Amino acid sequence: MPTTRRTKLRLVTPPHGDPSPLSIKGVYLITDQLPNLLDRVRTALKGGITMLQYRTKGSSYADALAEGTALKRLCAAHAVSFIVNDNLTLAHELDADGVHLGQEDGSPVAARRLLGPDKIIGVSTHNLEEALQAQADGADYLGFGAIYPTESKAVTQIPGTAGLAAIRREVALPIVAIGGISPANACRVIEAGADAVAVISSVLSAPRPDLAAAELRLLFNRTVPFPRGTVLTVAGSDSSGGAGIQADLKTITLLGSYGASVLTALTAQNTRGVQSIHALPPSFVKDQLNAVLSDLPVDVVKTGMLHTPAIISLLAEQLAERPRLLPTVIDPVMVAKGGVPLLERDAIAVFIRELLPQAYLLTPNLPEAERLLNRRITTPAEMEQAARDLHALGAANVLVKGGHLTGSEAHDILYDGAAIHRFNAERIFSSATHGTGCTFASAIASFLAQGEPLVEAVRRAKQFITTAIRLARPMGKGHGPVNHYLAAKE
Ligand code: 3NM
Repeated sequence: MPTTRRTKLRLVTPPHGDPSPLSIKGVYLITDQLPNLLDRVRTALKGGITMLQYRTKGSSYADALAEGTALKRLCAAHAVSFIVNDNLTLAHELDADGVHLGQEDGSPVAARRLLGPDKIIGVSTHNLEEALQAQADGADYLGFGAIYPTESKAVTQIPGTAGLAAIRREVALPIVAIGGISPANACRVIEAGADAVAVISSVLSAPRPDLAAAELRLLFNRTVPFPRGTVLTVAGSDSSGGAGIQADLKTITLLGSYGASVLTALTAQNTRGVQSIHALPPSFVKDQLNAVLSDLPVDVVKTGMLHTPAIISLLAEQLAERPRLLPTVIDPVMVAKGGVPLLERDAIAVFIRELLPQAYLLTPNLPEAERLLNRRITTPAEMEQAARDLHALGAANVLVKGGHLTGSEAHDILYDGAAIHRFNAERIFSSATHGTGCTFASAIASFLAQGEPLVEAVRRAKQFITTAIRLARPMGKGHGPVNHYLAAKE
């Protein structure tokens, strides 16, 4: 099977004289002996994997040949490099894209002789001496670890991120860091100089391998130049500029990401309320989505006012059909500040059935959470239960915003399927609250697109919206806009 190695994978010129540089970046997935391995790998590939290493521990050669053939086919369909661990004979027979050798698995020189100049050869290393030797022997990349303790393999050396940073200074080869790496700690590994992170359990044993892979992949954006990361907002236009698409694009741009937009409806609106709404035909929403998604490297989608059941269905369908999962921050906008409905009545059932299960993060305020769950929510304990119940409806993460409660603090609750996280900020008594939901969700989407893990993205976005409300200047005769500009400067 042809692979895309030539176009995807070159960064430096390896010593064996191959002229095209090998670039290894992102998520390097390693298989383990797990039930339903093929299904798990298929799901993980949807999240955005760069390389797959087939680790055949314990299986017979015949089984490994059959399983390897199936995995190689999956990888080819996703333009992902397929590497065989340890077993040079198997790598050769499968015509894999390369082989990964441990320190006990023979010399890279012999592997190069057998596999030829075009195949990728990686070597596991644990210290500078091994790394320099692998480089001298013509390896294309280094595995380096263990970074953290791991239950997936008995490791004797844990050089950690300090060891990784030291190796980074001394070798030119791409470094694939390994051992105990997860979306929660990968930022430190990337900042210590890893080009890629190799993982088993944090992706393959995750409840959603696609989401875990996508979370890891996004973290690599934290080192790219500004504008950093691309956010697509799908929402309505607010002619007064305080909410909707306008608030989204101001937020995304001022926080340092690139913003693209797909409009769902136009509103004639000012700080006092919505005067009229001009719905856009779903077919035109589809045209806009296709135009953007077929061209721009969108990292995160943020949705706001979707207005009609037809647009909700269309968006849900378009997101589901994409070959790669697009993390989506869904702000379930229902009613404008002045009370005008922004979502048609019969749209809520469609929203719950079709779009909510595709949310990476759902960000309802209390009235929205109440309508989604059809019950009153009046206390922090009820907010917590609401977040759990909305997660049970299919949203991977749920942020229930407590801005509509009373009290001296604005209290938000995030449930990520495993733990509750609380975000508190001073409550600012202000009428300048036009566009707060749009701004908050767009700020979270921007920080995610810039490679912040979810909890940190929410924490920074909360700080941003709180500052933007505090620094609002009087504007208009109703609920004025927040101060995006000064909040970003702070
Ligand atoms: N090699 P997980 S650590 C296969 O240090 C392997 O060389 C290591 O699995 C090394 O992502 C490791 O579940 C296990 O920690 C990685």
